[in-house]
Amino acid sequence: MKKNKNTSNGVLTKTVRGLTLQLIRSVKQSLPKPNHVSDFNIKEDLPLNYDLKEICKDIRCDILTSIGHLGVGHIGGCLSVVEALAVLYFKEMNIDPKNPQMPGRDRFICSKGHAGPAVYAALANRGYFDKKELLTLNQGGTNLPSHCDMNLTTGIDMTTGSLGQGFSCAVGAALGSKLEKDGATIYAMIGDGESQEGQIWEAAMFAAAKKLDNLIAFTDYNKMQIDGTTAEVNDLDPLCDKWAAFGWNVIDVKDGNDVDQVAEAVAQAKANRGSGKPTMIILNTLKGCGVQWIVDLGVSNHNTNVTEEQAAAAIREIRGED
Ligand SMILES: Cc1ncc(C[n+]2csc(CCOP(=O)(O)OP(=O)(O)O)c2C)c(N)n1
Repeated sequence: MKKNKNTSNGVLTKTVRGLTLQLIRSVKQSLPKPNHVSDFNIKEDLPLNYDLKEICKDIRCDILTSIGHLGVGHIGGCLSVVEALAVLYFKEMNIDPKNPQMPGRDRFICSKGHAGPAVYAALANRGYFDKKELLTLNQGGTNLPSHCDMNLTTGIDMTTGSLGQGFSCAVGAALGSKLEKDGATIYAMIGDGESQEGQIWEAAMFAAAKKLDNLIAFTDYNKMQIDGTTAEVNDLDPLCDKWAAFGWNVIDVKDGNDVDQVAEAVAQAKANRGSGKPTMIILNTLKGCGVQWIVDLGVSNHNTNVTEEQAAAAIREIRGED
């Protein structure tokens, strides 16, 4: 009897919760959305621009646009990975936005899946989908959830968000590509806080054991995580030595927000193919890079409110218009 009662209570609670969520969603959708950020920032799709510094500005502005329109997001850790995304999507990766499932394409797996809005901004700028979609970030019915989802977003090759797991998938993809002999390079981005997950090191060990020199990973070493600095929470140093000890080539990029330094590192990593070792590129980055008030928030910039007005001011700052 007791069991039945609990079960029917459970069903009732679930139904009420479902109806409430539905109600909130429909009220939210019926509210008019302020659109002044969208009005001035969404540019018409342009021909591919190989000026990586300009690309970085465009990606940063579009991150601000989407998160500012939504009102909240993982802004700090999105802004720190922009240069790596620009180099990959606009210089190095063998991809075709018109044929997103192209066999043998290079893959980028954003293991720190909460940086989805940064990847979406890169994909939209590269022509995978209309930039206007960025304004639907994390809203009901969107193709752009806050964390990467390969079943929803054109150009996203792996679902990520549970920290540690995406990197294992990247290692699996690199092994698969070797077995298929399709010539692809597999890229992955992991967070420094994420690097405290044991799963990262299991995957690292496996990748070296299987000689996956078609795998190039980045650590976004912004020295911050959700609730403090990495030094306070669980210090990673000496990080380069750790990766080297796990059998990886390691490239230490002094300024991971200098697009030229990042481009040089990726070129060097590609040249490591044939070495029988995967490559880790440590990017010393700044969480919130490009927008001073976001940098100044320090560890509070992990997942923070951004109003449309703040986004608009930040975009002017990025474009050097203030
Ligand atoms: C397995 C797991 N545990 C906890 C979280 C919650 N979480 C989301 S982001 C984050 C901090 C990640 O820090 P870091 O990897 O340094 O990312 P960044 O600072 O570059 O944004 C945490 C703990 C999660 N997504 N997955």
